[in-house]
Amino acid sequence: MPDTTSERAAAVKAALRTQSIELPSWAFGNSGTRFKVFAQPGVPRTPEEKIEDAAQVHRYTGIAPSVALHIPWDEVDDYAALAAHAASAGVRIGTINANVFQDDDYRLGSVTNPDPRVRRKAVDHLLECVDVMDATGSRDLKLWFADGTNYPGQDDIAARQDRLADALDEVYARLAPHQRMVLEYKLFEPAFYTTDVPDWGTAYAHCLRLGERAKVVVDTGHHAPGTNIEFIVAFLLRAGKLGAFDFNSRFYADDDLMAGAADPFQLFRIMHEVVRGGAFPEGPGPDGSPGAGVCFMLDQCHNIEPKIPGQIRSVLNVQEATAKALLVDAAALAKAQAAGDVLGANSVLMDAYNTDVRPLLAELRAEDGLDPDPMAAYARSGYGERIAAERVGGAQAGWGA
Ligand code: LRH
Ligand code: MN
Ligand code: MN
Repeated sequence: MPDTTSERAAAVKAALRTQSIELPSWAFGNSGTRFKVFAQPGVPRTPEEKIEDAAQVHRYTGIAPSVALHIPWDEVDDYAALAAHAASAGVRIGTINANVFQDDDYRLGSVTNPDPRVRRKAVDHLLECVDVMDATGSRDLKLWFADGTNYPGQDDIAARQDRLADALDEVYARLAPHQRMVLEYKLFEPAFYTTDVPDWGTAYAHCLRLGERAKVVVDTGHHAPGTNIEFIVAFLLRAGKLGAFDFNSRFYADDDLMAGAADPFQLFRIMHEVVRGGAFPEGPGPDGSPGAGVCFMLDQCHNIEPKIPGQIRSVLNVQEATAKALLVDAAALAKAQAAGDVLGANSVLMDAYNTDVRPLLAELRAEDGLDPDPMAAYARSGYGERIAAERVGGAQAGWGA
């Protein structure tokens, strides 16, 4: 990193111009908890309208050019046409998220279900999701399994791992050479006794066995309280096995609140490891190998706040954490670490975290022809009022009902 303040600011801006954050289509639909889904005026009625709303977030932030789909929540007859619709709105379709948790058939699990008929149905859905990827040009298939058990003795824990491995093998073999499988873990919920992919170690072991194009997804809300997520990020990056993030905030469990809202310092610590690990800005590995290719996604629900501004705020929070991480003086940090200067090393990190990067980001946007204040610009645009008037009977996100 260059020495003078202005050179440093220019380098940080150059890196930030390469940033892209993927938005979840389901963040734009109605959502809630199992107690209540609060309907909001103007929510999208179709996958096309979800994509149009996501395009608004990109329009005002400039760094959210792709939208992840969840199948079948975003089911359409013609996925190539949906991709064309996204392109005409100024965005593209990103990760395809499979959904094998919403049918009655999945009461005892999907790919780990004791009944081979249900397992077949689940794997067939995953294979169909790869067909969708072929049509949309997506790179990543994201797998999260709600599978697990509620009571000791309910099923054979190890046999469920065998069934999971068989399913993953079959789907991995179906991927085209440019496609990847990313496997997401979650500590608990909806299963409360055992979960079949409960932690990064389990996901990592399956991905390691599968091969190069299987990687782990870190959803920041999917850990026990107090878990050091940046350690997991550092470990997976070092092993070349970090595939994607699902960013969100949590106070208690899988709260799916706005990224950077509950603990902006944690988000900074994670982004510091991302920068340190060479995953942002993305460059080739030291041996010329392709870069880490990490997908930086949001996985959130806006149950009580308006959805498009909620996504804009979240994108800006990730951008702020990234700017601070880029400001860490890596040379000074390495020097302090090598000298065993505990307090010195800590203050290098804290200096970056405590920098107010908002003026720099406003400047960056102005230089790139964006409004320096995306939240205000969106509010002024009248889009929110327009969709509230035009759209009647919005669709549920599919989540939290
Ligand atoms: C599971 C999860 C997973 C799903 C999404 C809706 O809790 O994080 O990523 O696909 O929520
Ligand atoms: Mn997730
Ligand atoms: Mn989750």
